[in-house]
Amino acid sequence: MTRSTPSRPKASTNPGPKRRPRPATPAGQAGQPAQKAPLKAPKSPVKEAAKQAELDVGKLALNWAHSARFFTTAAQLHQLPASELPEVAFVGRSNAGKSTAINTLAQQRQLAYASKTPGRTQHINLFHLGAKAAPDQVWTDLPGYGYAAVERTAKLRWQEVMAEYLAWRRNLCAVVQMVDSRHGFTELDRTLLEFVAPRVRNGEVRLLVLLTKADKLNRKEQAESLRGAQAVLAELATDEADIGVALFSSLNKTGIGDVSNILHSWALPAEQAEALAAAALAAAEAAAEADATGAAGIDLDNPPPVHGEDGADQPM
Ligand SMILES: Nc1nc2c(ncn2[C@@H]2O[C@H](COP(=O)(O)OP(=O)(O)OP(=O)(O)O)[C@@H](O)[C@H]2O)c(=O)[nH]1
Ligand SMILES: [Mg+2]
Repeated sequence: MTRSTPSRPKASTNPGPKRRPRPATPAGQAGQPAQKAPLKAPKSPVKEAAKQAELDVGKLALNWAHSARFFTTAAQLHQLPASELPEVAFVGRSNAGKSTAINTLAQQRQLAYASKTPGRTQHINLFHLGAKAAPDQVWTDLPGYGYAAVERTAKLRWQEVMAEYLAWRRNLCAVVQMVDSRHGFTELDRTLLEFVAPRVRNGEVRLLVLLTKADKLNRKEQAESLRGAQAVLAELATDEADIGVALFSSLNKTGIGDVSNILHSWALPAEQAEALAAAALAAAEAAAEADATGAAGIDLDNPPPVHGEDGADQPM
């Protein structure tokens, strides 16, 4: 089944047209009423606890992603060191934003080499994540495909290399495919999907598609981009497959929290990942229930008095 990770475009930080600041009225000044504090809805302890649980899980994932550090580089596939660590491959067309996404997720400026010049990443670069003494995941930044300036034979050779890597790399546990949200899946993107499709369909390799540079689209276009990608990915769906898709922007940080949560969960032992997912789900459900039952205003430690029809307080 495909699961989409909806992401909200970040609220604009543009303060809008400048207004002359209104002078504050000093409280209790003669002849002027004291300014009232704005009325706020009372906080629900259920929703607050749910929000806190979500924040804790998110913080854990961001801290983990920040641990990314350079491990090694290889000019060719056969030079990649054999590894037992779960490996996540970042793939996509040249210039799709792979290296920038790695830097953004890791909250580091120059971990991976990003550039305006397409074809910048020429080597296979590996990064380790997790505790220094005991890394728990590898991120692989792969050279992009479809770089126009590369001659045809070099392109074909690269496709063969990618096909081999995606089909045979033993410790490959997931593919993060970067697709420019403005263009959707191109023919080359689909070709690459085909290379890994058998292992995605049987659940051996997870697939997460990031629709990059989402900051360049408005909300309607983002929704269309998401729908288009979901339709393509539906072709790969099986009961075993774990496929996700999310809007992503390194520029305004759209999707960063969700994506680091997903990557982090892949590094955890199954029981721990399930426990975290269950906690996040329970938090979301508690918050939704609080909304549905109108529990938002009820402080469980100090319940409001119950009034009878005549207005008299009733024993609880
Ligand atoms: N507007 C916008 N530009 C982005 C974003 N992410 C990356 N870019 C720009 O896209 C260009 C390419 O980014 P890279 O991260 O180098 O792309 P790549 O996929 O690693 O490219 P190759 O190494 O050639 O395969 C750079 O100029 C980035 O600044 C984004 O989220 N929004
Ligand atoms: Mg790159």
